[in-house]
Amino acid sequence: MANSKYEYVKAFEQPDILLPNTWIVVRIDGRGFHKLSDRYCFKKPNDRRALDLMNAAAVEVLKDLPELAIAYGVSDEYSFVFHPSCELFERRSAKLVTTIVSTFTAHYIFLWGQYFQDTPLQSPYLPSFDGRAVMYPSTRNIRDYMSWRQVDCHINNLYNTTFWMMVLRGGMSNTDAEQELKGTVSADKNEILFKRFGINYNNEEEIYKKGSIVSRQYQLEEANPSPVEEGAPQEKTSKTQQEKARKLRRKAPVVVEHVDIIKDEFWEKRPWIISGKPGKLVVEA
Ligand code: DGT
Ligand code: MG
Ligand code: MG
Repeated sequence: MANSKYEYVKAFEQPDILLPNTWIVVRIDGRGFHKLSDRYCFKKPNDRRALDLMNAAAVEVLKDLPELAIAYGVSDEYSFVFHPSCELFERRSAKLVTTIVSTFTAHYIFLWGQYFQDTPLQSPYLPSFDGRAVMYPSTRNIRDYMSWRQVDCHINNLYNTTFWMMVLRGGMSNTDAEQELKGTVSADKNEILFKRFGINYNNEEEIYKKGSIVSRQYQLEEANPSPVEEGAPQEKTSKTQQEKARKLRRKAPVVVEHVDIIKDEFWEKRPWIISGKPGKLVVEA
C-alpha cells in the first residue's frame, strides 16, 4: 500500500494485547434488560424462553469459535472462557470482546422468533450487550471465577424465587416483600417458600438454580484428581498445530448442562477444559 500523508494517524492506535499464558474471560451482559424483560413480558422470576434463547446463542458462539474452552450463563449475562494457550487475534482484547459480543447478539436476534413466537422484536426496543475481557493467571483463579458466577446465580435465584412467590402468590406489595426479606439468610427464604407456598427449593429446576454451562462434549473420564502444573510456561504451538486442534474441536458437539461447577468432579471428568487438549469424541452406539 502506498504511503499517504495521512498514514501517521495509525500511530494513535493503542496496543491492547492481553498477557500471554493467562485465562481470558469475556463476560457479556444484556443492556437494560430490566426494561427489555418488562417490554417483552418475560415471566418472573425466570422465563425459560429467555434463558433457552441465551443458551442457544451461546452454543452458536462456541461453534463459531473453537478456541473457546467453556462458557457459563445466568440471567442476561454470559462468560466466555479462552484457554491460556489461545492465540486468537494475537490475544487482542478489543477484537476478542467485540467479536464475541456481536456474534452473540446477531444469533440472539436471529433466534428470537423461535423462542418468543408471539412477541416479535420491535424497533427501537432491540436487545444489545456490553462486554469486557478479564485475565486470570491460574487454574484456581479461573475455577474460582466460575464458582463466583454460579454462587451468584444461586443467591439471586433463591431471593427472586422467594420474592416473586410472596408478591405473585402471596399478594404482597413489592415493598412489603422486599422489607420482609431484608437481612434474611438462605434458611429463612427456604422456610418461607416451604411453609407458605409448599415449595421445596431443592426441587426447583436445575437451570434456574445452577445456571447454564456450555462446553464441547467428549467422553467423560474417571473423576481422578489430576494435579495441574501452575505457571509452567506453555509450549508455543505452531500455526499448523493450532489449526489441527481447531479442526478437532469443531468435531465435538457443543452441549448445555446445568450442573455443579464448584466441586472438583465437573473438572476432573472433563480434563480437556483445563488441559486445552481435545478429549475422545463420543461415538454413537
Ligand atoms: P445493565 O446491565 O446495567 O444495562 O442493566 P440491566 O437492566 O440489564 O440489569 P442487570 O444486568 O443487572 O440485571 C438483569 C435484568 O434482567 C434484571 O432486572 C432481571 C432481568 N431478567 C433476566 N432474566 C430474566 C428472566 O428470566 N425473567 C425476568 N422477568 N427478568 C429477567
Ligand atoms: Mg444487564
Ligand atoms: Mg446482568
